[in-house]
Amino acid sequence: MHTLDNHLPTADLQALDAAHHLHPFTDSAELNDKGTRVITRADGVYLTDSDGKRLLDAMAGLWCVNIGYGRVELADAARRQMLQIPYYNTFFQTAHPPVIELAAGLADLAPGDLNRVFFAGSGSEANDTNIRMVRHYWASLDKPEKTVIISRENAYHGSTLGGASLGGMRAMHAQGGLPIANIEHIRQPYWYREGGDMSPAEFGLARARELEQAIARIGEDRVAAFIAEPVQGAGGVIIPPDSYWPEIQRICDEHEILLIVDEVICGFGRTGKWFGSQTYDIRPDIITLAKGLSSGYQPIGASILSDRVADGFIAHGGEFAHGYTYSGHPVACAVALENIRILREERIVETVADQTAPHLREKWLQLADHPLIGEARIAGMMGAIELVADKAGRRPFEASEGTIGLMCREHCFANGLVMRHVGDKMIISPPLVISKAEIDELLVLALKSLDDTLRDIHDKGLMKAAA
Ligand code: PXG
Repeated sequence: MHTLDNHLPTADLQALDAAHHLHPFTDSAELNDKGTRVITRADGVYLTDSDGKRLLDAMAGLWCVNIGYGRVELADAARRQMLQIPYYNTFFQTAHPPVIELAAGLADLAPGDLNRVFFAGSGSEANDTNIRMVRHYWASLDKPEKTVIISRENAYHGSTLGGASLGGMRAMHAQGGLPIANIEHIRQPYWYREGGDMSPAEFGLARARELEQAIARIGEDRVAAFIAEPVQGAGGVIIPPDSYWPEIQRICDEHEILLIVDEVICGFGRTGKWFGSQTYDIRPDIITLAKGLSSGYQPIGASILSDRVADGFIAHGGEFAHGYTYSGHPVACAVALENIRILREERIVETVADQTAPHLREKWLQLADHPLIGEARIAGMMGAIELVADKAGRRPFEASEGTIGLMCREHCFANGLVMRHVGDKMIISPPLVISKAEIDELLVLALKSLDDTLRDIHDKGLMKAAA
């Protein structure tokens, strides 16, 4: 294999990677045996690896490259900002134009009265900020005992100690003694796997009411906030039944707790509106942003507070003893501003809503006819399919969870498609700029990969349902 670019040959890169680089969420021993895949270029919705193989990136990187790869305007914005002022902090009563313009721009864009922005370097950091912020908020209002944050099993809110504690990933809690104190988890609105004999509507209500039960059990005087993603992303694109969010909103309205909506994935058009809160008619007190905020071109995250929370916080909070070196980094802010300008001027979210998401939806839901697929679901530009051994009985495979999903992912790569697996679910979250023709190509590659997986499952004698 030849290489296309000014980099070392693949085998050399893999050897150096194995010797020196520890990857996130990776079994290093296993990866080092196999060798990492090296991505060297990207344009639009396509990636190129170090061997020159082209891949359609149906994950937008990691749910983040909403405007697609290769936008020169974002590179120019970064260059301009670096030459003007590459770094200055926002501590000690200082600021710079990009951070001020971005804060004002986000206040304009965000729904309702979400008007005050605290910047971070990532979604995890922003959620850590949220933990400290809501606890400090209640303490400032003379309710220091309101510290408990309720979250959900199988939620993803980041990988810092705070973010992973808010998250409901058991494997993450098992490493490092998490969650931290005063984080509680209720069950998730995952009808396909956990709904049993209930209708989706009944199930959505039942799972939402677990929030009310948790508030009663813990004591309203001890609960600071509830945090949730509009649609769980990393958990496997879990789209709640329609009954879920209205009931959660009612419960939050009737109790003295704050509602934190984690828009890290759903924000910036992913669900077909600018924010998942708009798609599901949620009125958050705080939202978390990252990823699509800069389309992944620069690391940046943010928490946006409603006027009610911000006013109390500012009037009574005194100094908030919290902040990051890179809070409001000028280059990241300049790139985010340019990203938002492009999303707006090119009407990318509107095109998703009116044209490409309906096209993807129609095609994606047809995957449910495939013999391997128990359910296909989609919200805007994020979709999942459930790989099962028994369609009618909604039963998973006997093989340990993730075995079949991983096989499918490998077939996808071989066929030139990046589709992620979460256990035995396959998920997509393509760049929002994906065209109808590229969506058609995505579906052709996905179907071929499913057929290859089915053949492989039969060949290996794995077509057995769990008891
Ligand atoms: N909240 C949500 C809803 C996320 O999806 C974070 C917070 C944390 O953001 P940072 O920028 O700190 O990573 C995320 C991140 C996956 C995967 O496997 C998903 C995320 C991160 C890493 C892997 O799908 N989401």
